[in-house]
Amino acid sequence: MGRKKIALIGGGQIGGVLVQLIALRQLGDVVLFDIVEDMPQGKTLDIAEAARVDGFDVSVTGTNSYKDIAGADLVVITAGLPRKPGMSRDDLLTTNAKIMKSVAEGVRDNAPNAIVIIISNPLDAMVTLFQKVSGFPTNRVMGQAGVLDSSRFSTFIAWELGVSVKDVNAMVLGGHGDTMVPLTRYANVNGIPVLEMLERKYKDKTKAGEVMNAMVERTKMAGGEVVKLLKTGSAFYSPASSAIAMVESILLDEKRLLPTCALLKGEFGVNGYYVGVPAVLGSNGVERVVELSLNDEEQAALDNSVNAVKKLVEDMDRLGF
Ligand code: TXD
Repeated sequence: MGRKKIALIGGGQIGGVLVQLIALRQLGDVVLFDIVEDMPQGKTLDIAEAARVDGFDVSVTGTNSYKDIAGADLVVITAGLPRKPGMSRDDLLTTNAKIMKSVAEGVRDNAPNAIVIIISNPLDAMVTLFQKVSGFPTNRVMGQAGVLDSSRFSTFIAWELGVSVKDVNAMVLGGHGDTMVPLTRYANVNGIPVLEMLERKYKDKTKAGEVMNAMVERTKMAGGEVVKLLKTGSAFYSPASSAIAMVESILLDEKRLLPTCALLKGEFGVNGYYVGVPAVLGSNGVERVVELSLNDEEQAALDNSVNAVKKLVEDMDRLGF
């Protein structure tokens, strides 16, 4: 039988936390790849030497050779530059597209049967490029953004309402950029609409709407808020945890319904673009996209977000990727 093999491409901030989370949960053997010499070997040696105290048995190794990812069941890609204060995710397009092209070739040639989760920004464009270069079936290529954006939205709701975040369900659709679409109407606390709870709290519909809007805006800007505080890079603990939710759903065939950057084939009126939508994740990767009814305002916001993704993909085509 053997354990699952998980290859991580990119051994920076998110890559390092991913290794540790996978090891602690014993999800499989980990190979950490980076182009920086010795660094992935050093990080994984450090984590491996905690196995006795943490009590895990999986192997974690570092490499600078794509040959070592051979046979990987799952690949998670974080290779690429993060934002600096003042930058938008889209400013990373040219640099990270170059990196993603080489990564896609490396994965295609060495782990042709893997399911792939991409985290690198600008997310929706990088997932599109990976799929194009690798030629992998689209159910095996997806991106992580929505789990994180939704977790951020849920956190703000929990803080505002004074309830456990464990009881909050809120989802963010669309591209992973400033046009993302937090679904306010569907957000709930164990089934109770968040909007209703806000109206009861403030006894004023207008005020409740304003508070909801403020949470939506903070969610859209949440990545930038962390970048501004860190100054040297972007969020990495929460993006790693978010990817782990997807990794677990796939490796354990949980069939969780998670907001995923997946290829749309007509769903939500969109054809041929990767954007964040609810999807069932299991051992076949993206097993299906789940549609839900959107009102005119929500559909317009989603269309606007899809247009932003389209523009990035066109820019990438024009740059020759
Ligand atoms: O939710 C999300 N999707 C995201 C995405 C949330 C936060 C940050 N997100 C993006 O993830 C961010 O904008 C970056 O594009 C990636 C990785 O973020 P991280 O914080 O881990 O960046 P680091 O620490 O700079 O690590 C990137 C690593 C670094 O070690 C480089 O040496 C390596 O990528 N790198 C490469 N690895 C393999 N192959 C190539 N060509 C390569 N080039 C650089």
